[in-house]
Amino acid sequence: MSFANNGRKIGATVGLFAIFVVSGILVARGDDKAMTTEMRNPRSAEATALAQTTTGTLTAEDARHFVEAAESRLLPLWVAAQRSSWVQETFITPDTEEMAAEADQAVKAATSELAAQARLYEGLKLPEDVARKLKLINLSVDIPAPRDTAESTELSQINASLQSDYGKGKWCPDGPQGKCLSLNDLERIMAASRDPKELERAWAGWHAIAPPMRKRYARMVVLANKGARETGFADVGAMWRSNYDMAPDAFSAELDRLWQQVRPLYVSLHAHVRWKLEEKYGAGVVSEDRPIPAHLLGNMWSQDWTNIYPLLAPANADSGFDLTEILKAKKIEPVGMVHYGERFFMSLGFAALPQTFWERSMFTKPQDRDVVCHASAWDIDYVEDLRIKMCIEQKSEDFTTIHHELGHNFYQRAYDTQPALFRNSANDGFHEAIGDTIALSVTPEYLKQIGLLENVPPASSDIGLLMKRALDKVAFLPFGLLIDKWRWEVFSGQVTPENYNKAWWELREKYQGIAPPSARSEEDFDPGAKYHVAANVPYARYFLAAILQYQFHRALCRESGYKGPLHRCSIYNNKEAGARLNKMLAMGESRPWPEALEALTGEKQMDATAILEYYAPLKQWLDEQNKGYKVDW
Ligand code: X8Z
Ligand code: ZN
Repeated sequence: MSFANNGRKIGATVGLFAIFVVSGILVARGDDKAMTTEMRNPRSAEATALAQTTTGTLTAEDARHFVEAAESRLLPLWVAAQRSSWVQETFITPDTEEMAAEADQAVKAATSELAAQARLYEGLKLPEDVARKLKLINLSVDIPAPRDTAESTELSQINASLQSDYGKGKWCPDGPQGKCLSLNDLERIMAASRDPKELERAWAGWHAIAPPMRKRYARMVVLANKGARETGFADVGAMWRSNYDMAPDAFSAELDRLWQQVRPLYVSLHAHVRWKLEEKYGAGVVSEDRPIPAHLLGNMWSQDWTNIYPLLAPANADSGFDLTEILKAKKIEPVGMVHYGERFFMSLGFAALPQTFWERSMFTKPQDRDVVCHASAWDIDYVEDLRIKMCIEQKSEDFTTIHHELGHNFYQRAYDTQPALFRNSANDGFHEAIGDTIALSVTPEYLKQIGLLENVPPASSDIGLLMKRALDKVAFLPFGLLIDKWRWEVFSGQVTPENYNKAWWELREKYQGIAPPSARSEEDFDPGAKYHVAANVPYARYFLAAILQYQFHRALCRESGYKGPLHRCSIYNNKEAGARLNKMLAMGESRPWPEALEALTGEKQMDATAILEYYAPLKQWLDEQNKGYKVDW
């Protein structure tokens, strides 16, 4: 899926490696006399390599054979795991859960075996691509399994059960026999209700799905850390931080550097929202001296505040239209919304999605069974079997998410001629940023061009437009950062199960400036009420994407010859921009990410100046508005 690389999730998918071409190559080589025993049988490769290490006879050629054999062994396992996950997530039952766990376990077992073998080639002088593949084998699962079969099986079962529990999660206020509310139902309340009591109940109702996960989560941490240590990492967090072509510590420092660049913008937005909420709800509910209560921001996790835009719409500068209303008025159904997304990519020069995409994707929530509604994009066979899985509703937020998911699919397809181990994004932030970059081009001008909007709002509406977008993208920044700050501390042992929830809320307050609606304790397990924690999907990628998408957008607008303010630029229909984008996408993970970034932007560093430039008019406006009010917390 596109959170995933099977076992490697990519945001919402597992599976970025294409199998067909690679197995095609290997089949072709099957007749080749040059095919060694090691290539046919990686297990015997381990024995051979071990023997050779002791005599020092391993060569670079052996290493190349090893990585190719590893790819041919992993690919069928990845595909099988993708298929099982797809069935499990679109039809949650004890059987599909067990089958998904088995397929996952097969991937994890093979990967840890291969990762151990890969270490035998350390110290050899190797061609760059071979050395890179050796490293990537090691990093190809997010949750590494211990070599012990019983432990590895247990780990896969725990993970499948956590994923299922999240997918099945419901709140039944009148007990299990009464009417139950799904996450989608509860999210609708969080979005629309302005009654603090009702909001608090919905918030607490959803968060009650997580305490039963707590014990299994803690056990997962122990098992996965063991797997990480067996392949040479200090813990799972250190392993995750090793996936960025730089030292793990340098990566943490890089995140902090980017956060410092954008923090002033977040703090200005936070201050404004807080005093507006105080005006609305009164100082007994929201106060300038305290962090904002998490249930008042229009979203279950306080990660996207767009839904409270009506409480904040600037007088005289309202954005002037509401895409949700337009979708409803024009009766644009979920599949129609997806077609708008596809047409945008096609306008840049990308080929249409395959027919099977339309036949096999899940666009809406089935009524007859439990599914994982959290949106994801998949490349089941690592070739052309692209799909998305969403519970689309007729609303602006889902219109954006569709573009997000399609970004994964078009990336997957662009790198499908790369060798298997390179069928991934330059780093995981890139995968998450592509569709969002396109969604930044969903401007009023664009909506008018495609017939969804009659009148483009004048420049005087810019503050409203920017505010709406900032409530999504700027509000998200600290959330994007803190999820993995929490997990890094959990995996390193700095935070133990006795402190899971306390540490969680400390980070929520420190980075987001928010507080729980009511007192929480270690009876709760609030992190588990967020999909990516229950499903073990790394999250720093979304923070990176939140910054990178503006850097990409700025570069593509430049490429298209656009000269005006960044927030009014749309690259719709621009083939030059499309070609430039494709150049980077097609590289997959074959080169260190700074080179991919350079191919698109001409820049080698991740850089928050683009997001700051984009929101500069809003920042100035917010700082005016905030005069006399408390800023920061
Ligand atoms: O999980 C997602 C995507 C799938 S990769 C829908 N996102 C994060 C989230 O929902 O928490 C996109 C934004 C952040
Ligand atoms: Zn994603």
